Amino acid sequence: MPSGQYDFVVVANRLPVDKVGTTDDGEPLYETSPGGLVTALAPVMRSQHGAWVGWAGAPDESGDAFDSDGMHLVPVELSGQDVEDYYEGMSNGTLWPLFHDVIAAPEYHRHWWDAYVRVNRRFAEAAAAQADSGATVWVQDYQLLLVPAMLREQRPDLRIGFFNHIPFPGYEIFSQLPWRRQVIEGVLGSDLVGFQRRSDATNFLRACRRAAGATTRGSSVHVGHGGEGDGHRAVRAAAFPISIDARSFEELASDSAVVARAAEVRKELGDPDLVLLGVDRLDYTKGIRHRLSIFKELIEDGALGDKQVVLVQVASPSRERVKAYSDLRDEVELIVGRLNGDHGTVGWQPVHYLHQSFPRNEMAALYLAADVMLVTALRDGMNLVAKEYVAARHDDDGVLVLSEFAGAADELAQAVLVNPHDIDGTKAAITRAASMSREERRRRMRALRRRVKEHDVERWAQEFLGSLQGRVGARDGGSGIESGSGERER
Ligand code: GDG
Repeated sequence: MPSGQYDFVVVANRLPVDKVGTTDDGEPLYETSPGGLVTALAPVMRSQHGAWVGWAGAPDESGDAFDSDGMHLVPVELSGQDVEDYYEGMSNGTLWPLFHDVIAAPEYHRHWWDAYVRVNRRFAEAAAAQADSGATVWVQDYQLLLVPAMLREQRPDLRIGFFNHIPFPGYEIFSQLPWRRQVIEGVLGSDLVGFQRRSDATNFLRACRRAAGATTRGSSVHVGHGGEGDGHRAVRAAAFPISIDARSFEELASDSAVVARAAEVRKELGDPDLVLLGVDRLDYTKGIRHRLSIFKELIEDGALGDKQVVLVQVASPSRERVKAYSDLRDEVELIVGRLNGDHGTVGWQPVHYLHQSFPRNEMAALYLAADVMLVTALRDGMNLVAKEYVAARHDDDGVLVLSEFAGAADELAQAVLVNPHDIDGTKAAITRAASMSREERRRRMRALRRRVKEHDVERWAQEFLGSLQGRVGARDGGSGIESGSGERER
C-alpha cells in the first residue's frame, strides 16, 4: 500500500492559488484565488499543515508540489481537452445546472462523462500518493463526486469525507443523469458526506435508495451486503452549513482605510439617499436578471419615493467559455444598458455594473457602503456573500434581503427573506428594507451577526472533521430511527 506523509489531505478541483506569471528565475508566480471554497478552507489548511491536491487553473501546466502560505500544494495536470470535457463540460455544463434545479438546461454527453471518470481517477491517485497511513482525506464538491470510491478502492485505510458545496436536487431531477448510479456509488466511498442544508442530505439519501438500491436508516446509508467486518459500512449524510472567517472579515471592515473608502464610495456614487448592492459571480443561479428586472420596476413605479437610488452590481467574471455564461453576460449587459439609457440622467445612472473582480478590502468597503444588500439567488448551496455582508457590518446597520433558495436562509432568519420569482413580493421586501427604522435594522443585524460570528468557518470544519474522525471504523449499530429500501429503479 503506497503512502505519503500527510495526515490531512484536501482534494478540490482548484488549488487555492492562481498562477499569475513567472519570476525572472522561471519560477511560477502564484496569487491566492477568490471563490467560496478557498475563502472557506484556506484558514483550516494553514492551521493543520496538510496537503492540498488540485488543479492550478491553467491547462497543460505540469509542476512539482510546492509550499505556499503554510500549505503544501500538489498540482494535478489537466490538458486543454480535460478542461473542456471534464471541467467546462461535465462539471459546469451537466452537474452544475442539474444540481441547481435545471435553471439552465444540463447537457449529457458521453465523452464528457468519460473525461470526468478519467480526471477523477487522476485526482484520487494524487491524493492517495500524499496521504499517510490512516490519514483523513477531505474531498470537495461536485467536480469530484467519484473520488471517494476510487480512493477507498486504492486506500481502504483512509478516512474519507466528502462535502457538497452546491445543492443536491430532488430525485425527480437527479434521475435525469444517465450516470446517476455511478455518481451515488462514487460518493458512497466516503465515511461522511456533508451538505449545506438538511433538505440536500434528505435528497441525497433518497437518491441512494432509488438510484443505487441502498438501504438507509435515519441519516445512515448501508453499503455492501455482507455482515459486520465483511465489507459492510455505514455512510452518514448530514448538514454542515459552511461559513466564513467572520472575525477576519470584521477586522478588515473595521480598518480605518476601509471605513474611509466606504464613505468615498458613496461620494463617488453621487451621495445617493439609498445604495443597493449585489455581489455575485456572473452565474445564472444567482438571480441577477431577476434582481435587475425588479429594480427596474421599482424605479418605474417610483416605489422608493423621492429617494435618489443606485444599485451597485458587482458581477465577477466566471466560466466565460461555457455558453450559458456568455449568453447570461450578454443578457445582463443588455438589461443594464437599457435601464441606464432609459432612466439615467447626465451625471446620474441607476445601475453601476462592474464586470470585474475586486480585492477583498474593496469588497468590504462596498458592503459597508450599502444600505441594502440584495442576495436573490434562484438556487444556491449557501451564499457566502450574505454572511460576509453581515460580518462586515460592525456598525450594526444595513439590511440583508435574502432569497429563501439560498442555503444561508436556513440560518439567517432575521434577514428579509424573499422568493425572487415573486416580483411583487420582492419589490415589497426591498421597499420595506429601504424604509426600515434604525432600531429595527440594529435589532436584526445584531442577531444576524451573533449567528455568523458563532458559526464561523472554523467551527464548520471542526464539526465536519470531528464527526468524520469520530466515525473511524464505525459499523452500523442499528440505532437509527427509520429504514427504507427496495425503492430501486431499474
Ligand atoms: C459555491 C456555492 C457556497 C466574489 N466576487 C469577488 C469575490 N467574491 C467572493 C465572495 C465570496 C465568494 O467569492 C463567493 O461565494 P458564494 O458562496 O457567494 O458563491 P460561489 O462562488 O457560487 O460558491 C455557494 C460556496 O461554494 C461555499 O460552499 O456558499 O453556494 O455556489 O466569498 O466574496 N471576492 C473578491 N473579489 C471579487 O470580485 N475578493
